[in-house]
Amino acid sequence: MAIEEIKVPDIGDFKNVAIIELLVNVGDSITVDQSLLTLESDKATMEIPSSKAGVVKELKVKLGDKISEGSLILLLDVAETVTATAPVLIAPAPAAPAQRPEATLTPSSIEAVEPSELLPIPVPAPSSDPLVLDEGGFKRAYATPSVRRFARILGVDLGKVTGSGRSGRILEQDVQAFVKKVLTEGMPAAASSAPMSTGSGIPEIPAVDFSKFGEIETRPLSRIKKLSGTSLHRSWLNVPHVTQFDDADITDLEQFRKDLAEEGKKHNVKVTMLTFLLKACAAALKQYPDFNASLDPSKENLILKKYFHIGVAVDTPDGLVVPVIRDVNQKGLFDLAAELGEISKKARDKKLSAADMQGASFTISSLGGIGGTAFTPIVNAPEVAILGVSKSSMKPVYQDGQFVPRLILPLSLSYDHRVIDGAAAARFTNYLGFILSDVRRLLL
Ligand code: CAO
Repeated sequence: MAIEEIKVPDIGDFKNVAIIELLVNVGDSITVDQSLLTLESDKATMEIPSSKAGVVKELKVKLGDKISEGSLILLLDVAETVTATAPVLIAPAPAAPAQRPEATLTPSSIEAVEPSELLPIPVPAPSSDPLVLDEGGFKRAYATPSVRRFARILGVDLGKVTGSGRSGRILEQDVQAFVKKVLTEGMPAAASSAPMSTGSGIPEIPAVDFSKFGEIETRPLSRIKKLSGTSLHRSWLNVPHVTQFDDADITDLEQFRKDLAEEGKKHNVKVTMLTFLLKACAAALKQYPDFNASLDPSKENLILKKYFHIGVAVDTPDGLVVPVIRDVNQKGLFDLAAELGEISKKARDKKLSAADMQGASFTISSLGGIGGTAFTPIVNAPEVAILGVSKSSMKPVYQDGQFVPRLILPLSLSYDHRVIDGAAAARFTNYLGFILSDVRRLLL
């Protein structure tokens, strides 16, 4: 038995660096270059490899100890001896003096350079295949080599994993949690929906320890928020959005609505402005079929829908849901008002089925009952347009040489600019305004 002392090698200017991970135990058989522990300073994280092979007899350090070059790490029963290797810097790195040539940057060279050599890593163009690992993101991820190895074995792109360790460091359990999430929920928004272009390669927002600045409370997101968040994020990343703002004069319509609402009360039906908007949108979609369409996955064809199913965004205590009212063009105002009341109640009572929320060809998001003058709704892809409606208010409108008070309804139409041109969007909202200013036009 030949016992050798294994000490911390030259780690540059780093001194009194904390041990954040012990990677071997007494009795372990280790090889040359095998990582023994991970150190973390405020500038970098590095793993210390063993200079010799053998069996660990005694550990001379513990988690949290601060060590420097020459500190004794462990006693090793030596099997063979090799030359000392450099510590492995993980990230983040001190300021970089110059760019390394791209050709030399293989995964192993990135993970095994001297601290002074660690330079900005060129980011490869994001792949459109969600299953292809984004090497740039992987290399920039803040994780120890053992976690990197673990991620590579599982084929996990570390660039997409959120770290829960100190300063956002990715731990092994974060990789496990990521795999579990992908298995249960599918790929995260930026990498899902295989045929669409993806948002991979987008830098993560750094994790911040907010408790450093004051008292905080962590509350899990509701299931609905997580689900709607994924699809909103996917739409936001995939669809080039533009929002067209317009006004509709609903002075006469409001009088008609009030009359109808009185009649509706007898049937226990609440007739709100949204009922008329559904009808007006169905008419505008018929007039401008490109708004009632979807791009096919090749993005070379437009699929025009001959049905007019309109999704309605409903605000519930748990988050946003979008039930669908089918065949809006074939239904009368009282039927639509009744159906709107039913689906809103169903949504708030959490009784909507998946089928209730499928098949929309266009969506309306009305904040008119709450307030605001305009907003920029996110297109509910693969639909190509969404109408946002804000609160109506009396405004002075110049007519026939004088200002007259008119009830004005603000419209915000967001659309997918790959499918719809700005001029078409302006015509669409003009047409909506034309119908809403005199609903008799719905009869035309
Ligand atoms: N201008 C002024 N008042 C309006 C209005 C408008 N555009 N739209 C509705 N109102 C009034 C209604 O007439 C009603 O008034 P009374 O209580 O005096 O009768 C009141 O506001 C409340 O209406 P409502 O919200 O109950 O009914 P609705 O048909 O307008 O909307 C629903 C139904 C389900 C869409 C709505 O309740 C809702 O959830 N809206 C929020 C949707 C949302 O969060 N969108 C944002 C998504 S992010 O893109």
